[in-house]
Amino acid sequence: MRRYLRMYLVVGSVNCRESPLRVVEEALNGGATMIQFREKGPGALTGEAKLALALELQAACRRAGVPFIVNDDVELAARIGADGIHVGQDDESAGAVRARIGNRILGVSAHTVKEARTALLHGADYIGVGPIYPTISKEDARPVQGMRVIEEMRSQGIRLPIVGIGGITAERAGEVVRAGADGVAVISAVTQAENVRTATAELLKQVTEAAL
Ligand code: TZP
Ligand code: MG
Repeated sequence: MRRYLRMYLVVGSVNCRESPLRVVEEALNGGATMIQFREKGPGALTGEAKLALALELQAACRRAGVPFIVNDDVELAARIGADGIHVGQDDESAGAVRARIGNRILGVSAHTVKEARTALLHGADYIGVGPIYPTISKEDARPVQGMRVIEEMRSQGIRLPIVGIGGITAERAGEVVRAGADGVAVISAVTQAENVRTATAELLKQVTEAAL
């Protein structure tokens, strides 16, 4: 699991300046280790259009041999046979999702040591922790946490795989990993980059070097 978290791209059509398929393909070429389809926010696709895009992105991930995770939408994940699902604290309970998805990957957002412990009890495979830095990509983001929450989780004995999220750039990726994360999850650092492939490769390099 930990290696999939190194350079985890979270992406939806709303985040992309060009076609989402092209963004995902270029990120995969740059070494993205996992992809999350998060189709949210103003103008997000729904229904058949959302399903069609999910299938397109999933196919690209399959070609690259990279896990494809669906945010929130357990129905969609089940329908397309996604590799996993990611849920937040305000979504369907992680325990209920685990019961529905069998041994597929289950990611849970956690903001405190307590939420991390509960996620573990509910069978999470990894937790997403953040926002580490201010983000422009999530309207209802919680207050910025900084890296202390990751350090605190590790010092309190949380050994679950952790991915940091929120405002992470290549310059900041190393310190997130040194704080105890296994990798970084990003939206804008990759989707808004001039060159998606090289931006992804640079983030992966920073994470890998910090993990040595
Ligand atoms: N959850 C916490 S912050 C965030 C999500 C989905 C958005 C991360 O996007 P960016 O552009 O990498 O800050
Ligand atoms: Mg959610």
